[in-house]
Amino acid sequence: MSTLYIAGRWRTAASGETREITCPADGAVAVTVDEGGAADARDAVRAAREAFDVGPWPRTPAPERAALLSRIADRLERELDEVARLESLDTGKRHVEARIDMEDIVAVFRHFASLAQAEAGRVVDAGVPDVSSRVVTEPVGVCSLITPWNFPLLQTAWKVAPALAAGNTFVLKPSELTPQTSIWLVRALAEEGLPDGVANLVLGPGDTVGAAMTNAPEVDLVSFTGGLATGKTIMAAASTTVKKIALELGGKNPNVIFADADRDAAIDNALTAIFLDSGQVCSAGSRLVVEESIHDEVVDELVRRATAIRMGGPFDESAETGPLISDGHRAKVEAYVAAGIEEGAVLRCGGERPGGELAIGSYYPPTILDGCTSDMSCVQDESFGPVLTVETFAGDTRDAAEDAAIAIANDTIYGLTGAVWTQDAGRAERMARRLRHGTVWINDFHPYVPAAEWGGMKQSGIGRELGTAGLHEYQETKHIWHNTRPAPAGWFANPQD
Ligand code: TXE
Repeated sequence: MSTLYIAGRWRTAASGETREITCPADGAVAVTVDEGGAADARDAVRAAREAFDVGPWPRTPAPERAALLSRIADRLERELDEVARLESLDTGKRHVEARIDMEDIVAVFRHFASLAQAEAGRVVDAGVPDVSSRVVTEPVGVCSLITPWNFPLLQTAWKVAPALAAGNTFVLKPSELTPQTSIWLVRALAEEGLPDGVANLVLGPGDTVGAAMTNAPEVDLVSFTGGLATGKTIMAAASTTVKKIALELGGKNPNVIFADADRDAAIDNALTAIFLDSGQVCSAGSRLVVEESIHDEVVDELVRRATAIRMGGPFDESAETGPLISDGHRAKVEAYVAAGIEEGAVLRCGGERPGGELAIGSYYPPTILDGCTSDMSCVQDESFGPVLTVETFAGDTRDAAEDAAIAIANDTIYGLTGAVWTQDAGRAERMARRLRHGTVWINDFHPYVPAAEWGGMKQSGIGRELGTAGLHEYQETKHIWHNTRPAPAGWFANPQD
């Protein structure tokens, strides 16, 4: 089966290379795909350029673009179980979690289908007679869409749906570790009638395929979700031809619990905040910031509950969480924990690979590092694994306690998400406004809706996905001034007069 899709044709890599995709739960080969290279990426960019410049898609009426997105949503609903299975095989995540991701993706396509038709520009008052002045939106052009491995199809949908809604063409490169659901999506788009060249898929490594997609002068916009270091590389590459960029680069997200919080809810959600999907979530609540007076009670209970979390493969119904994406990633998480302990953090649970039947996969247990302070690398760096760091705050007065919590919660180069747990409504509002993070939850952690913007402050990224801003990322704004009664400007003297 050929797995690169360029200019409306499925083909193999120019080099003839292939890659085996293995399931991190047991190392079994899930599928073999074509391993593209820079030459394939350049072909795909040219195809997307041509489809944008001459093709019908950018000028296709919005209702037709919306209808196509709706058909993708319908199709995913019908094939949800199978697509979730592909996602589980690539990522090792539990099938039940992958199914939830798929339901979210359906909602994302429906959201952008309705937005595609909602905005047709606006008329502005020119301030002079006989002039029609209006502002219209147009597609940005050729988009390079580069996605990571933790929520492969979800993150792809956040980019593909608005890109198509706005009338762009694109080249998509999923993570080299998790290509199967992107192949499904591009196949579905083609079968649902998307014109040739609008959607192009190139599989392969970031430093060849991804680099070619960010360096190509024909590309107008790069939208990337992934690590901070790669984000910086992409930003620099994009600057050579001043491409537009949208970056989502992860976070180090504080979960602040005040002593007046609903204790059971706060503790239970603190577990989900960090250990869901084995912590491989950009918005994970990896940094617990707890009021000193309740530290022992909260952390003892977290340790008891974390130790009981059952790990297992995607189709093991008794499992509550799965493996990490790869042995290589696990080694990074292990080094991160070792550095934390070296710096003085106290390992309260986890921290050791499981044995027995789990020894075959890339498993790493829920881990809690207590006694942390803001200056430790384990507090500042993203582990992207199931590792919770614990810091405490205290204050003699109400305001002093809030100031102390905020000082810790904002002491990070990132700014993606944060949460505050308190039963004091005024405190909740004050904290929500002071947290320098793009999403703030009050007495909750993790939920999102496609209608609300998602993205980060500071080094968590540039731009927003979802919401209405998520569509605007893929649109140019153009002002059209139409003088209906043309006349000489009369500014410069005409010597013949
Ligand atoms: O990500 P990369 P990696 C964080 C997390 C993790 C770290 C590294 O902390 O430990 O990033 O993970 C492509 N030009 N996040 O190495 O490299 C790559 O092929 C263009 C946070 O897996 O950023 C893949 O498709 N593209 C995150 C994508 O970038 C390049 C999710 C992401 O890979 C490239 C994942 C290049 N030079 C990891 N190099 C989040 N924000 O959710 C690589 N790529």
